[in-house]
Amino acid sequence: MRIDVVTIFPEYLAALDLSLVGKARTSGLLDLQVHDLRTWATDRHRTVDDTPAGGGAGMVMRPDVWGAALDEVIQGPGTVLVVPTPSGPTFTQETAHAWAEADQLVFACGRYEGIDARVAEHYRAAGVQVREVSIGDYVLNGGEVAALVMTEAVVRLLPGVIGNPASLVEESHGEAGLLEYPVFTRPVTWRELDVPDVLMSGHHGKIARWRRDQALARTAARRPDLVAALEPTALDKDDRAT
Ligand code: 6GU
Repeated sequence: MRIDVVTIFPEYLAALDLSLVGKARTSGLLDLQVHDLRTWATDRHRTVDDTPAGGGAGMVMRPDVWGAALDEVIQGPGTVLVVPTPSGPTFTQETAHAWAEADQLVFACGRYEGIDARVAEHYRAAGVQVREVSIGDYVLNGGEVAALVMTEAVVRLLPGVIGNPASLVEESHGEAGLLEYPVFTRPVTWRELDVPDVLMSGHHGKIARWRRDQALARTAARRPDLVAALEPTALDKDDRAT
């Protein structure tokens, strides 16, 4: 997969050199490039913004500078143009799975009051898949941190990036629609707290049942919205209605 991030703060994306995303890049599974938007500015001050049409506070990013950048970076019909914005629908694990199938993701990171709305409109009309998405109900200063979040969520799903793909199966927000069960390791007793006996029993059937019950109870307590959204067929005959 190819991922391009266009931003006026390329240094924000330095974390993409690290850890799992960094390894995916050095191993060749991921071609990730970060671009400075000001490269495409044309005046001697390298201006990327202007005052809002109709008046009001703040500045708006210019469509001509963004257009020059995106014309160069977008590779083809298999590209998803992602515009991080608090005004979009929420990015979810389902979104991450869908984008992991794309040939290219381009993140257009806005700052100030956002990017002139004609940019998204133009690329959509040109047949590009444009996705204006939020990462949650709070306001950030720009799209860079959101691009980091979404990049990590997508890249860890690419084939070969996670050594043991079994670790993708049972995790929170996976197919079961439940949060993950609690996990423990040695020592068996720590500050007078014990690892649950069932996990030391060696009885795989009982352990699986206990973990499922814990996932259900935890999801009901912490995220009742997820329990309400479960398909009726998602519950097995031993699941309790708690
Ligand atoms: Cl994607 N961008 C900004 N600027 N703020 C946000 C966001 C995105 N998602 C939540 N808040």
